[in-house]
Amino acid sequence: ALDSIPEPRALPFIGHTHLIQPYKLNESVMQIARDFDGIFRLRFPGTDLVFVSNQALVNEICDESRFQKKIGLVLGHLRPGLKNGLFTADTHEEAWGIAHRVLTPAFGPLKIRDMFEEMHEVATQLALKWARGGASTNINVTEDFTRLTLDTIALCSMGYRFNSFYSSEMHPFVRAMVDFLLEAGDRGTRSLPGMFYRSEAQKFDKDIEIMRSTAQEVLDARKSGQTVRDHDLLAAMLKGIDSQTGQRVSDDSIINNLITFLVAGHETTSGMLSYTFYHLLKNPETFAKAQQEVDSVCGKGPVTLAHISKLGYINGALREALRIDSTIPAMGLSPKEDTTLGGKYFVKKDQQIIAQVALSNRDPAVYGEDSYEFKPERMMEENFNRLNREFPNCWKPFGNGKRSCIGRAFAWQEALIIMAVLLQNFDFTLEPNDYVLQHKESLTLKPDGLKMRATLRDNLT
Ligand code: MNH
Repeated sequence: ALDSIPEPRALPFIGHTHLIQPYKLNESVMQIARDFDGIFRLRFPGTDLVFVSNQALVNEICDESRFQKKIGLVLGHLRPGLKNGLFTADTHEEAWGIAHRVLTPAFGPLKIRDMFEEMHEVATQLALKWARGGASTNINVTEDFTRLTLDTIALCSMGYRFNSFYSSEMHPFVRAMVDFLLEAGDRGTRSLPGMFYRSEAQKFDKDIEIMRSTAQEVLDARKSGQTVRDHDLLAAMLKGIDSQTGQRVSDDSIINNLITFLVAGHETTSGMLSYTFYHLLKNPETFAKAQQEVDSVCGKGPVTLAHISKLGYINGALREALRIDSTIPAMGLSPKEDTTLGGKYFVKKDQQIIAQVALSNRDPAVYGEDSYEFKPERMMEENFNRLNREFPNCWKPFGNGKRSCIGRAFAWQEALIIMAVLLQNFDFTLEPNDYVLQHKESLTLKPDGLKMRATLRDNLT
């Protein structure tokens, strides 16, 4: 006989709505999960969601023959801006298939290496800013990492310079995108019907228009030969012919994906870098190891591409930070047919299932009782491979299968470069030293109010 999926006590009409705190969807879910054994259901007016939160069940729903990505409530609010760009398309949409096949090689390790110089240049801009600020300036860690990741993805994807380190004003595209993301996020937690938010809706449409027309201008300038670049993602989309359909990426799809790269490619990486610094500074012995690694691999000269692949400990530290604090804490899926989960829970075809990877990534059954502690060694190559063999899908911060993150190698190279540049040149302190970690939720998670100070090391002349 089949069991019914357990759930907290529900109220009439509103179901479990009262258990979700405004702007704290993830935190609320994480709290509710404590009372359950890896699976539970939450009901809201109009929808109900099944959550899975341990490695065994997340592993089960990573089976792509039975489950597929579902554009649910959260991603659905992005769809008016990103349309059928890679992130917010359904897998069966033709535009997803074409863009996926054309862009997969463009995001491959070889092509990403060609972006080293431009990534390094932006990293240097950040280091200069912190050096000039001096040892007594409080650094808003996440804000500066967001400048870094935005400028990097805009430059490497379409040759566009936001110059975020050289102006206090946000670039108009960035302002529009930030407001678009805020509104999309708010829509997920509102209780009144949409007609109560007319002016917000107008502003939302206007912000989308600003993003699209900016992307259109970049595309036009490239097509007319006004700008010439051959090594970025825009060039790859213009050149590429899909092997399966013989089709090119349409102009509309190019624009959707340029905007998608900017949206998907900045907050997540910025959050990862912020959490990595938080954990390294809370655990000074790990910071010392990371800095020693940079010193012995890179010495005092410029950080090069060859150095980056030798930073095994820092590689582990980034993975470990992303494991403990997954900047995309959940992914939405649904069964392709009626099925059972865990051998005993019935779920209908198309039922929205949320894989709470922020929890399965810390499953004590995989990582032990110290699963919440920051230990980069367990994520270094050999240990990491052994864990993944023994517990498949135990580390899922980049999503699953063919819908997993296409920008992973990009983000990783970018992160290793900035870690090397910063640790080579600075020592750091948390500000204040007893800062207590709080998370700020938007579409992604970031540490809230994380500040630190950077002191130039004496080796720099
Ligand atoms: Mn990224 C999909 C996490 C960096 C572009 N990314 C995903 C998914 C996760 C994710 C999780 C799957 C979401 C889902 O199942 O609904 N991404 C990350 C993390 C980082 C990251 C944790 C950094 C750290 N991502 C980047 C960067 C880019 C990017 C950088 C662009 C350069 N990501 C994407 C795109 C997709 C995606 C595009 C959608 C891929 C697809 O479904 O075809």
